[in-house]
Amino acid sequence: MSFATKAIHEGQDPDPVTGAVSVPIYQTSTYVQDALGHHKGFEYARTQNPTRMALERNIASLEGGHAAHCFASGMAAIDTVLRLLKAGDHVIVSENTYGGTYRLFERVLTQFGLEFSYVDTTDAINVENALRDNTRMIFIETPTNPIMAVADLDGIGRLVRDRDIRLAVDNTFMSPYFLRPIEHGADIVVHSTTKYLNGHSDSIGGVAITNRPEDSEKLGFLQNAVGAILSPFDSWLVMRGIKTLAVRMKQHDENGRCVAAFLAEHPKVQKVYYPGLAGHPQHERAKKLMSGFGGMIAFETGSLAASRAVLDNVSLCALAESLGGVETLISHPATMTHASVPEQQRVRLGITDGLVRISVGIEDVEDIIADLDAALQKA
Ligand code: P1T
Repeated sequence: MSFATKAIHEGQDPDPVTGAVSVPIYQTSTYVQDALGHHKGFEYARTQNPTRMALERNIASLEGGHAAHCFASGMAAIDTVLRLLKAGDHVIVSENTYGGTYRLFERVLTQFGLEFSYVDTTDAINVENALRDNTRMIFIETPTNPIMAVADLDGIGRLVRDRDIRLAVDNTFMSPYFLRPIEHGADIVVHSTTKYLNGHSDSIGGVAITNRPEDSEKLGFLQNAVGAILSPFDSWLVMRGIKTLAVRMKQHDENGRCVAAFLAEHPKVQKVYYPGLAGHPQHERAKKLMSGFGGMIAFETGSLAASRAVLDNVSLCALAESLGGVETLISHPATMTHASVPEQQRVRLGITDGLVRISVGIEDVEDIIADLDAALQKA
């Protein structure tokens, strides 16, 4: 089966009782047992829920992994993946990640004895140079949020192949429609399902896809033991969203390319970060790794006053955190999504006060461009 067919059918068997084509929302906390020690494979809903399990089968198939486990948020998924490690282990991380990921690593997980190094993962040599005897995971975000740097996935995949190191990739920005990191050597893939997988800005969730059977088993254990599970209703929403993932991603990509081209020519815009532009430093790699570039764009206006003017004067684009929904969202990374990254580091990465990020939605692209153009005139 190819992608769009799997997105609609994988894990979506008709309900055995009624034949319902939409997997029911099993809104229950527990299951009656026939007799002591005799049950239908379902004991308690933190451990097993048929709605969540249908979604997990679906996503595992889309990413080409062994298993998937869904969590209450993207952060809960990432936190649970890091629990595969133990105190004293070292993790190499993309230097530009979502601010919440940086905050979890630096302000929470260091308290439990994990060590983190942040490097530019666009070149595998930087990862190789950061390796230590106790390195047990490489955690990559690609393209990075919000600078859109594309990691050297194949090079880093080769680096970990014969070592006792897991390669984990946050694939939130591309979705499995455009990029499947397991095909490039990743052992674990994570998503904030809040974004493209759900796609409608009406649910918070996360997922971790594992490719090593021993990791799948351990993550299933942790999902139950730690307990940050995705609810049945949210599981159903994400499942419904995924049915249109292929058509939505095609449109996000088409609109993204148009908006990036418009911004690149605009006199009020100093720089555009979009891997689909020929001038992007990893454009050639992006073309090889990904089957599209998606709808995430960042651009530099030059100052806080200019970015404020844009953000305050858009009317169709909604000023909001988050991304990946059908509606265009616009945000200010320095004060919103990346406020927890120290200023010096932010500026070094390019997350300046003048930087604006857009999650291009699937509205008619002329309307998005007209809105941005009108706001940029005020900058
Ligand atoms: O918000 P949550 O579902 O917990 O997901 C966290 C997360 C993880 N990984 C990436 C790449 C992300 O972008 C996010 C969340 N990001 C935003 C809310 C944002 O506006 O960038």
